[in-house]
Amino acid sequence: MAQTKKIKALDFEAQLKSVEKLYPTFQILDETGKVVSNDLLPDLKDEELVELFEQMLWSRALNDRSTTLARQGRLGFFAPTAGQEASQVASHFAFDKKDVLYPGYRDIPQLVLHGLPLHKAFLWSRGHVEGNNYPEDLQAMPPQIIIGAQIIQAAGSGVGLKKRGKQQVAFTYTGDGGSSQGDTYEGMNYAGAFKAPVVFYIQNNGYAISTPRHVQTAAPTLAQKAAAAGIPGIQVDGMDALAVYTVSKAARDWALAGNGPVLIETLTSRFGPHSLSGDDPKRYRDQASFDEWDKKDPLIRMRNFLTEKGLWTEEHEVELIERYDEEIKEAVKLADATPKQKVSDFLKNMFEVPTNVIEEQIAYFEKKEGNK
Ligand SMILES: Cc1ncc(C[n+]2csc(CCOP(=O)(O)OP(=O)(O)O)c2C)c(N)n1
Repeated sequence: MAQTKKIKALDFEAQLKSVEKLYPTFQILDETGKVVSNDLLPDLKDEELVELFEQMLWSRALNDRSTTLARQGRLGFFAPTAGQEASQVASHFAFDKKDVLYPGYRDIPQLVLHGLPLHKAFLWSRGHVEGNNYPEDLQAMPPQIIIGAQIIQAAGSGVGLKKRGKQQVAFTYTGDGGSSQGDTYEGMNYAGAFKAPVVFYIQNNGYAISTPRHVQTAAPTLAQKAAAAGIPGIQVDGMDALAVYTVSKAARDWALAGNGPVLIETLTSRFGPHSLSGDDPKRYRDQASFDEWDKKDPLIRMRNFLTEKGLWTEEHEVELIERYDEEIKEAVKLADATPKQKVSDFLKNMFEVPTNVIEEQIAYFEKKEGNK
């Protein structure tokens, strides 16, 4: 008897294959917007379903306008978001304004929906310190460029929230590339050990710049990375807003109830380049990959779902896009009207109490700027 058990334990191939089965892809809407799991439909009112789709449309409008602005040299760093609206906007929809957001550089839509004035997002993109000067009540950190660092911060924040008995959750996003960073595992492990209220997202859009997902890791799912930290992990169709919302809501409830963190892998796609700073996705993706993902556009399936329910019209959509374009234009104007960044102001922002060297540099630049 003991002999048989030993042999089974050494069946490495069977062990590898069995893990993937533990993380099936959770889905509610298929590519055409038809409901495939009626019993899992979220408990959202009609107005809320419409609001969710409106936010997704706004996110696409912001992406499109930001792409143009970046091409005109009127933004600084910009990481496109088209294709990721269900993953980003529908996940954010499950959280409360008092929950604390730790975004990555691509998570600007969630940050603005959480309360960052849009012109500040543009200023952040331009590297202006005012882009990091947040409203007092905004529960969020500026977007993280160092991949994985936000996972550590969210974990620490979650432990703090728990210690102080707050009814708040920390939530954070990284990508498939970010899932290979040591920080990601360390953060999940720490939060898991302390049963901290944190929801971790890995937005698996298939590529870390040009590195495809299958080269990134041998693991068949990224959700299974949760197992090593002793926390639940789930893989969700990241092009399906209702599925992402449902999973996110359940994860938030679970974390808030004191059970500890959850890891959510969203299977998604970015339709554009990694960033507008010179990368050409055609050099590492073939046309078939674009065509395959275009069909899964999260806007198409949500629009179809709402239209079928009699909750959506084309006229309303045209009106909305016009309004969003206007609002975005106004935000650009506000960003443009902000006084130009001074190096001295940037240096003043480095430390609460500046070091001697920084003080010397501030004095040097103030003199130089005064002479201009
Ligand atoms: C610690 C660290 N290493 C490397 C980089 C350079 N870098 C910027 S983006 C990127 C790829 C990230 O891919 P992924 O995590 O999949 O996120 P995505 O951009 O696809 O949303 C890399 C390697 C960085 N910013 N930080």
